[in-house]
Amino acid sequence: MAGRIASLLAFALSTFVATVSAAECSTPTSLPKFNNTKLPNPFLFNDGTHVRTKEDFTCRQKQMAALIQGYEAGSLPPRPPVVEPAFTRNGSTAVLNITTGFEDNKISFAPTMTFPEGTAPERGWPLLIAYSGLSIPVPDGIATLIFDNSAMGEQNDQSSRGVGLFFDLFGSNATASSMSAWVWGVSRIIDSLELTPKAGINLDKIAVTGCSRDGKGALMAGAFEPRIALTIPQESGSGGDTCWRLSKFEQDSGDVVQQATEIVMENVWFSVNFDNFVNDISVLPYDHHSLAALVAPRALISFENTDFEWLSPLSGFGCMTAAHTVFEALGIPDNHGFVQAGNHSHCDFPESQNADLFAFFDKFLLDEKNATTANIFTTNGLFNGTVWNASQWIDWETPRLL
Ligand code: MCU
Repeated sequence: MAGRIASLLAFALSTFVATVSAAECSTPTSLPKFNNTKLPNPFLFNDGTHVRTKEDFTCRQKQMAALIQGYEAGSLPPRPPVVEPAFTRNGSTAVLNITTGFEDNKISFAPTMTFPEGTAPERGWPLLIAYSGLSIPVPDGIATLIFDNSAMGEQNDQSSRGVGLFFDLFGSNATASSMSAWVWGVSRIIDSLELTPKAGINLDKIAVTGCSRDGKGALMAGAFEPRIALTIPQESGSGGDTCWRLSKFEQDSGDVVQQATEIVMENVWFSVNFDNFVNDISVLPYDHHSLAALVAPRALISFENTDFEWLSPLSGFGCMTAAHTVFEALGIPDNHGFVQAGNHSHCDFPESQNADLFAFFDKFLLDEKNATTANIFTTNGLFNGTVWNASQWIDWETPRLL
């Protein structure tokens, strides 16, 4: 009875609370007057009004996605007219040869796939897309696909700007960063799998992973490609599951971490436009908790390593703590995990983290009924003496979105 009254009440409330219709959702790519030294509130629209419902939040996500592209990722082109896959399987391995682009300008790339033994489930195999190679263990029953992201958008150093297959198609002056080029490539892989039923992939059960620079990229893919069910960035550090503001704070506190001013000098993971903001990051109307918030309500678990100061350990923990409020507000805290430990080399996945990782695979890719991902949010707290104080950075109450 109480439950019925509560749901009637929720229904009544939701009919009175004004929601934002698709037509009203304005998505500018910049907010010139914005300035906030704290993490921007993900539950405020660009005009400062409150996000109250889940429907509001989908508009808010569109706003954050547009801002992230505007300030740091460059623009992500839509699906082009040509997507032509050719799938060749040989035993447990296969090649998915993808030709894509425009009638007069096409590129081709050919990810390799590995299939589990045995008969495929009725709806096909779940799939893990791994940037450049696998650096996490994969449970039985999941197919894997290796995506050569660096061929799609090079990432050697500054000279990689505008170089790679994506830029052969869209021009070396395209605003997209290498990470956006990779997202675009992942989307074409998924288009191709949709067009290739004989590949036998369950399109509702696709995960993405990558480590370090490729971990930054995996988070971007999960944020911008809604067909990804599970996102697993590994030791992504700055520019990944850390926040620009928090990394700067760590650096100002005396730690040697990577921050925005350095990252834009090192590589082409961000658009040229981002150079204009790295010295004054409080003008960014988002931070990377907002990037992680784009993954919701889909699942996200990120792994970090406190042995490497450069990865900005406080920033990773603080940033994902802020992102977690979004999953809480949507009533799905178990869809977001964070595991931060030490005592292992960079990108060397310690066995002690298998249970947490496998819980996410079990629940979100393998549909195991008994799988639970509750309370997988842990850190060893080794932040090189710098202190995380949530109220210094997070000035919002987490709403319960209707
Ligand atoms: C953690 O990712 C990067 C880092 O941002 C770079 O500064 C460093 O040079 O390379 C890391 C990486 O990708 O290592 C494989």
